[in-house]
Amino acid sequence: YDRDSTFNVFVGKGQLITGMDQALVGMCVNERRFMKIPPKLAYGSEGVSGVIPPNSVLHFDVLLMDIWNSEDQVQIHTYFKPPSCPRTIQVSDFDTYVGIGWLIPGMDKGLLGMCVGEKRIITIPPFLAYGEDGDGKSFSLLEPLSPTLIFIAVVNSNIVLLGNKVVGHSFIPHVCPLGNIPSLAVLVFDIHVIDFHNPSDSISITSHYKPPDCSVLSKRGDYLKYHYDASLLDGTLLDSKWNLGKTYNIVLGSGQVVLGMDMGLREMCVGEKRTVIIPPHLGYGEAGVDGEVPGSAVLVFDIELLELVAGLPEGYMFIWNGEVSPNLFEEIDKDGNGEVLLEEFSEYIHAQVASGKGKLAPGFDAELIVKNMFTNQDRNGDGKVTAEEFKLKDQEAKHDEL
Ligand SMILES: [Ca+2]
Ligand SMILES: [Ca+2]
Repeated sequence: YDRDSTFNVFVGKGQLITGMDQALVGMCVNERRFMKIPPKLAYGSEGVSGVIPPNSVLHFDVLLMDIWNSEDQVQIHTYFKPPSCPRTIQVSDFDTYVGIGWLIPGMDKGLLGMCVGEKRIITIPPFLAYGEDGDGKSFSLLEPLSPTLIFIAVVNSNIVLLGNKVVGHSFIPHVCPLGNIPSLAVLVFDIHVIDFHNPSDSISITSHYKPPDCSVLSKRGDYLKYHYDASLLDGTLLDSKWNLGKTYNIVLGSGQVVLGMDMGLREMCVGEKRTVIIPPHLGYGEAGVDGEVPGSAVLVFDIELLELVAGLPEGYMFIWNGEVSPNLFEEIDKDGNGEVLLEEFSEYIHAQVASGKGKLAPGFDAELIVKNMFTNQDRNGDGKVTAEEFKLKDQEAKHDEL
């Protein structure tokens, strides 16, 4: 006690006086015993010169801190298993961390076969944990310390020494060191698996409802309005565009949402309801979004597509629905002075859109598109488009909008 250290020894191997070898048998962790050992089971009639007089009866006050046996294996106690357990943790899950030496060996073993939502107590003997060296720097479930811990998303993972002293716990997304791990410590992990994934995972789409007419399917360039709920795999709600009564509006394929979401919204019809599960490498990655999405989270989106405005062919921001007028320049140049100003140009394009003769790419700022189109025609940048400039543009690529 005075040295603030533990006495570590094997029982029954002749490392202790006979009386102590006998007195320790049957103790459990945290048990305290007062022991009185007669001389014939201690140091006998000789004693220890200068320390223990001959024929001494020895009194010990012993608190058992920790106990393990070299034959111990990882002990697993599952105290909660969800009713549905469609997928369990396998070697190479969590971005190849399980089973390849990123975790302490005991944790590698203890996590196998767990499913999302499952809770376990995993007790790991020291030679499958931090061994004789312990860990004096900082504590994490992973070796080495890495934010990718969250691949197992171990919320509520309390790490307790067998003597019940909490030395660390981890919550998404941080690992909070509370103390050091002593040499030869048995560790007790209280694990709750929130999610896990494998780097080879893609998104998963489950369609729950399709309207009777589901023939018009979303594609790149379409403008979509949808509702969503975002949650973690264990059901924790992160964000709801349903509750807010707002829609989320994007142009599909334009990079306005994470890749997994973009993939999850393709080939969907208006009125359809889907659940899309997105692994972190197609979502918000290891970093997550501060205060909103935990690091390395597998996300579940419940989506309803409310509106779809068909986009233009790839690369186009404006198209004609029918034939283009042969006297286009003269029509745009309303006052007939041989120059088209932005105002004339904008008025003309909007009139075409309003009458259904032309179409602007949906989901973008119409004024910005028109301005860009005008700037493209105004080759010398003097703020006017001449018949000559217009013709030049016209002779160039067919790709151009006008
Ligand atoms: Ca003019
Ligand atoms: Ca010009």
